[in-house]
Amino acid sequence: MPANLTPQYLEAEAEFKRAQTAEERLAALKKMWALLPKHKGTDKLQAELKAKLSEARDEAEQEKRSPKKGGISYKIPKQGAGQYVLLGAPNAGKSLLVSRLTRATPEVAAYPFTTREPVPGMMEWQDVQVELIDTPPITADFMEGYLSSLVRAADAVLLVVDLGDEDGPFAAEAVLDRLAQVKTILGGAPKPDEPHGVEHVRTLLVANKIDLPGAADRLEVVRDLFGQRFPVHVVSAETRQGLEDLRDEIYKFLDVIRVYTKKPGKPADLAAPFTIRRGGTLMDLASRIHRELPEKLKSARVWGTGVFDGQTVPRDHILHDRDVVEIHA
Ligand SMILES: Nc1nc2c(ncn2[C@@H]2O[C@H](COP(=O)(O)OP(=O)(O)OP(=O)(O)O)[C@@H](O)[C@H]2O)c(=O)[nH]1
Ligand SMILES: [Mg+2]
Repeated sequence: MPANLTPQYLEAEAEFKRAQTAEERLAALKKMWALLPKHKGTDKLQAELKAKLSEARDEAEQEKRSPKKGGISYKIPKQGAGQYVLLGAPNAGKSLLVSRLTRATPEVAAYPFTTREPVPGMMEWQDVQVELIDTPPITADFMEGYLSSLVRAADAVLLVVDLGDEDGPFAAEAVLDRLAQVKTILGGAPKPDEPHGVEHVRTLLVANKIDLPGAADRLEVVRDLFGQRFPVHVVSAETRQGLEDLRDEIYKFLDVIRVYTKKPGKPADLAAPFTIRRGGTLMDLASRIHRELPEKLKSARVWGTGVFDGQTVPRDHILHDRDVVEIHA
C-alpha cells in the first residue's frame, strides 16, 4: 500500500463498503477523509474521496427530501449596503470567514463539502452592514446549478483561496474555469467581442490560512497566478490575522457612500444611513428610500460637502459620503 494507510483508515473504508444508505456512506467517508494522510502520495485518493463525498452528500440530501426532484434555486434578497457571494474550493475556509465576520453560524468542518446551501450573514462596518453569503464549494467537476445566478445577482464576489493546501491555488483556478463554463467571469471588464450572455462580477481574492506552514510560498504562487486579476488580501480566519483590514476592504470595494436623512425641524437620523453608489445623486437616494419617492420629490436641503448648511439642491445634485439630506415630498 504506497500511501501508508492506517488500519483505522482501512476499517473506515470497510464501513463505507458495508454501508446501506447514503447517510451511512457519508459518515464512513468523513471518517476516511479525517484518517487519510494528506501528502503528494495520496493526491489521487484525496481527489477520489472528494468526489465520493460530494456524491454521498447529494444522495443523502435526496434521501431526506425524497419526493422533490429537479434543480433548486436560491434568490437571496439584498440587504444592507451590498451583497457579496463567497466562492472557493472545498475546505478553503469560506464558512469560517463568514462566521468570523458576521453573526451567522454556518457549519465549519475539517472535511470538504461541508456547506450544502447558501447561508447569508450581515457584516458590520461602522454604521452600515454588508451581506456575505456562504456557499457550497466548487471543483472542476462539481458546482451547484444555482450558484452562477446567485453570483450574477450579487454586487461582488470574495474568492477564497486555501494557502494551507499544496493544491490551493490550482483549486481556485478550477473554480474560475467552472464558472467561466457558464459564462460567469470573475473580475475583468466586458469586451466588445465577448459572446452573448457573458457577465463579469467584481471580485476580491482572499488568501486564507496564512498561519499554516508553507502558506507564504503558496501566497507567491497565488500572486503570480491572480495578482494581475484581483486585489489580494491575506488573512487567517483561524487566528483572525488581517480580518479587520479585510472588513474595511469589503466595504470600500463596494464603492458606495452613506447618506443620512432628516425630517424638517428634527435632527438627522444618524443611526441608519442609506447607501448609494459613489457619484450618485439626490434622485438615486430618493429611489433607495422608496420606489415612488422620485416622482413625489419636491425639493431637498443638504448639509455636508460642497454645499452651505441647509442648501436647497436640484434633483441631479451629486451627494457625498456622510451628507445629511432633508427631503420635502
Ligand atoms: N489553520 C487554519 N485553518 C482554517 C482557517 N480557515 C479555516 N480553517 C479550517 O479549515 C477547515 C475548513 O473550513 P470551512 O470554513 O468549513 O471551509 P469551507 O470553505 O466552508 O468548506 P466547504 O463547506 O467544504 O466548501 C476547518 O477545519 C477550519 O477550521 C485558517 O485561516 N487557518
Ligand atoms: Mg463551508
